[in-house]
Amino acid sequence: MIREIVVYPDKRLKLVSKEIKEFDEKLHTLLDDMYETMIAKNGIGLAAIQIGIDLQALIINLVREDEEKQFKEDLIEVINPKILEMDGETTYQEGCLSVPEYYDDVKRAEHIKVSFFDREGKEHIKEYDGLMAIAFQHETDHLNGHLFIEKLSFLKRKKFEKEWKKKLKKK
Ligand code: Y12
Ligand code: CO
Repeated sequence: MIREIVVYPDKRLKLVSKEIKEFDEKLHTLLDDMYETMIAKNGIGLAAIQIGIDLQALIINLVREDEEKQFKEDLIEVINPKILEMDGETTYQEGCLSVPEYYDDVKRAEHIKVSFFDREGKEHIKEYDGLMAIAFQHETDHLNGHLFIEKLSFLKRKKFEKEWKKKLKKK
């Protein structure tokens, strides 16, 4: 089922998501709904809180560089993630389905080592770099109640808030 996306400045986006304890049918339905919603909205990553569920679940499905489209076999489903190591620095122009039509440069670690569980409760330890490392950090920030716009400089954030208020008034 396609769910509604929670959009900034909705306060639910500030919630710290809870650890998932049961790897059951309800979790599988949540992950399936997240995937359907992300694809319907043209996203490449989504955290559960973006559909109003404050649980530590996120999904990432990057576009293949050579084929310029997403393949479900590349989908990663991430439960209760932990970032174990981060190093290097990279900048990427990020976007977020909860902050539609706004993109800006964000600095993040270039390389990360992470642990997480899959939908069956199996633990994985992985190392990521490139766009996957960026997406993983962006989505885990959601689980801690943070958005990429919080990483903008003071002046850029002020400009964003002014433009966002103007946009909301028009609606
Ligand atoms: C790198 C940086 C950030 C991420 C997090 C995942 N971000 C997204 O999936 C963003 C999706 C997005 C899609 C939009 O819709 C279209 O382009 C049609 C969009 O624009 C509008 O809403 C108009 C904004 C963001 C992963 C990797
Ligand atoms: Co986001």
